[in-house]
Amino acid sequence: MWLPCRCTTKYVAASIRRGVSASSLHALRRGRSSWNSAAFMPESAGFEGVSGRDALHDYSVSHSENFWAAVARQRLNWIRPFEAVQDCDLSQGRIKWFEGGKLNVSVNCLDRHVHTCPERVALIWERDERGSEVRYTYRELLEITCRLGNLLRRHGVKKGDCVTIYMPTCPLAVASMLACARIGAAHNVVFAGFSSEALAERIRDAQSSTVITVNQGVRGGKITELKRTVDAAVQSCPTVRQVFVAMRTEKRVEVTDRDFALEEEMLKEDVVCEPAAMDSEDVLFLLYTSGSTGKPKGLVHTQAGYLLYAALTHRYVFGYHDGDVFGCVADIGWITGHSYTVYGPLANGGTTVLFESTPVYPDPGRYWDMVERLRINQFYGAPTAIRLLIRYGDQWVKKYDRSSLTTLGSVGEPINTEAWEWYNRVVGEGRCPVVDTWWQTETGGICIAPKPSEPDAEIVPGMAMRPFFGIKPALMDTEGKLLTSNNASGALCMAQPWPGMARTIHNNHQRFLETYFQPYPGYFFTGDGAYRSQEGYYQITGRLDDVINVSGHRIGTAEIEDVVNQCSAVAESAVIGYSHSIKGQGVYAFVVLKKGVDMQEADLSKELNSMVSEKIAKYACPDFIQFAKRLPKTRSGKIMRRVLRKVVDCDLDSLGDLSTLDDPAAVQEIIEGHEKLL
Ligand code: 6R9
Repeated sequence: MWLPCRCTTKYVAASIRRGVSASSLHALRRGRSSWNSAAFMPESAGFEGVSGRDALHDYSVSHSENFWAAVARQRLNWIRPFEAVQDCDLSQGRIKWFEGGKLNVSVNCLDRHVHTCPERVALIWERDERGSEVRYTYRELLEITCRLGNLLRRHGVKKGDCVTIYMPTCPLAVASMLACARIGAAHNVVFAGFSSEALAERIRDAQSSTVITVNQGVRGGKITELKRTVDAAVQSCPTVRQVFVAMRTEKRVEVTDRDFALEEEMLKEDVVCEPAAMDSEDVLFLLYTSGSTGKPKGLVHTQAGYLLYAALTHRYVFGYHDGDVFGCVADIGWITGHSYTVYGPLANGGTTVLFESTPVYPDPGRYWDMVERLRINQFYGAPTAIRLLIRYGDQWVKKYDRSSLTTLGSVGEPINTEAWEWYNRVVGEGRCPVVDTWWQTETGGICIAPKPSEPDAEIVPGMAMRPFFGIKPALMDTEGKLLTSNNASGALCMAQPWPGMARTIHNNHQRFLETYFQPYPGYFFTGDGAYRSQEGYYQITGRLDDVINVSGHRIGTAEIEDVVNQCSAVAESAVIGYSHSIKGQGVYAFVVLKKGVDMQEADLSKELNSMVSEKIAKYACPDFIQFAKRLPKTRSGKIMRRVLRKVVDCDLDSLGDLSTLDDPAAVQEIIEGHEKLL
């Protein structure tokens, strides 16, 4: 794979020339005290009469246009300035920001930093093989991005096309995303853990003609045959004309007429690539995510608003400063990787870590060894990994020097108090704020988090707490009425648009409107429930729909049911999430077999598991499969999932109203079957 020369020493030399050492940076940071100073948030300098965090937040929602215009002018480089700040109407699902403006996202992430600090490290690739990290400067990353951009152009990829990227987290994946942005193509990154069928579905929906992949993936010491998966996927994707294959390992793979060796082709290209002038509202990327119905949806994010929001949240939620090393361990196949491994940090001229491995490879000290070696300042990870690591004991953390850390972030699912306390006390030695960040693929960036706040403001364990600038949450009761008081729980909505929000679902604007804007007219509905405390802080209480969260991976139960129901022995099924001590939620499937099926349950379970793993991904496989004669249903034929959930949670005292059940005896059978399985 493309390896530039190591540039650690150059980087150190550059920092010394700038007169900034790591310790002086920390001292500077400690010295910074109050939000009153426009020096803390330079973008706010022109806002009259604003002092303190809460006042700035109030201003950002009450003078939303002024706020976002000022921030957009100062944080982004424009080819042509925007004419209108926004043209949004949530009741119509219309969201447009910074129209009339032209810019290029890759220029904002690369060129402008190359002008000021070409030898600053942009990426540190923490390869699966411990201790073999590779650094890429901004100059080098711009070079490979340009070569890739030229290559894609030479192969006919045009503005408006969509390129599918099926790669693990690595520099060429980042360069591929930026190369698309450079030439005006949209990217569609598909998590490299997805099966060939899941990949094919996403390629087809995105109508990609081009796929970029690697020969093999390497993760946790194991090899995955990613090129082979692409080969299988493109069989059913008539739009695909070409596949570019990077070499992550030495292993040669079978090639067809459509395949091109990525690195070899890149060598033929020039290192200068003219950036396309993009409209603010042109598509930057699609990212597929799960909803409550079977088909994953390709959420669409656009150029200026998304980039601005990712950059601003990265800067202020994590307290990121020039010279810091930002370590987000999420895979680039998820929105967290998009916003906080790639776009936010690079827009801010930061140094970002690309983590290719797992938290327990080669041992459970991996994260903290990496923190010590790379001198990571902000670490951003998922509760599921924290819960896993707690089990191995504190010694794996304490072995390593974590003095570089200043902020610890959590994302993807609720963080339980035990995990929060451990993260705070053991990992952060009680001196790093823990920021529990709530957001979604749909929101583009963090919407609710304890920071930014005044330096000594409280942080409540397990609470996302404070809406970010420009974010105005609202809670709705079961009748759809706005809850105005504190100490209330309801459906979490957003009352105002913000630049980072998704604009549509690719090929299905109607579904976009129905899912997010029609449930509570005039509001964006998140699908989550939340509690607002007496003090006005938010705590996320979980999904209100049939989406579950397994190890931080979002998956619709209907997607899993679709696959299970494809088995010829299965008559019907119901999949639900249950509480799991490490994964957050596990998958529990109830399966009713067709009459006359004569197969061992163990064999069937095996078959169903392999179907789910082949058609979706391993993480979606049921932890439990309970075979049942029938499922509890209402008289109108709806499966009563609420009852199934209670049975699986062993909460039989609150099964609730069973009067609408068609045949109450079905519940008793389900309870007995569940007891047998445990
Ligand atoms: C960023 C990301 C979004 C769903 C979201 C919610 C859950 C994310 C959370 C959280 C509680 C947090 N979620 N962060 N729940 N506390 N801090 O994860 O995006 O993959 O689209 O998932 O994840 O249920 O609606 P995505």
